[in-house]
Amino acid sequence: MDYVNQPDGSTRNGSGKRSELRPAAGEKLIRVVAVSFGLLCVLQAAANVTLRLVLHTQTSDKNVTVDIDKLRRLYADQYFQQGWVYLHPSFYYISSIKKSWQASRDDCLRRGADLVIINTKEEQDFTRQFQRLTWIGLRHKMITHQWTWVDGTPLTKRYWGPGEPNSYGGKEEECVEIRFHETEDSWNDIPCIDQNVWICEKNVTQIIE
Ligand code: MMA
Ligand code: CA
Repeated sequence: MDYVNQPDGSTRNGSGKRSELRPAAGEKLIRVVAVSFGLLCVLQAAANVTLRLVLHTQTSDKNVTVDIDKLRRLYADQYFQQGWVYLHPSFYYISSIKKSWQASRDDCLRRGADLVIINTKEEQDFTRQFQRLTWIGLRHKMITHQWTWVDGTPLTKRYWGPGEPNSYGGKEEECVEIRFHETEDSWNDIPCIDQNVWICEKNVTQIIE
């Protein structure tokens, strides 16, 4: 049926059915337009949300990166100013005064560090370059009869000097110093009450790497 060319009089002359059909066609069109518009709105909203999420994620990632860089610089600056030396991945502090092994360790702990633990050849070379009798974070544990690092790990790679450890003259030499600077094997056991300079180590792997 073609309603388009119906004369105006269709309502006037025609049956009630016809006059109902005309608005029905209009309604259909309005409904289609309305639904399409609705769909467009939903799509637009979804697009907005997605875009916002993407932008937000990118921005916050960027912020985190920037903050870590800044933190690294601040952290390093602060340590250098206080006389620490950086040798990847740790900062080291070399004392200018002498103390017993325990007092030296206490000083390191107060600085948020501990006496140096030697895990690599680089660290071993680093510790003997100062040409001083220097405490390291190694001592003999009475209970286990083991040479133990301050973090509780047992000694594996050793750099004992010739004839050391020797508990010289039958004395209790329960702490370790750097003594033989000219050779790679530079360690000496010595009474813990002796006075030496010391090296603190602060591992900063989490922040610097
Ligand atoms: C010192 C003392 C000892 C060390 C010997 C090495 C004289 O004693 O440091 O612990 O073993 O020197 O000659
Ligand atoms: Ca000794």
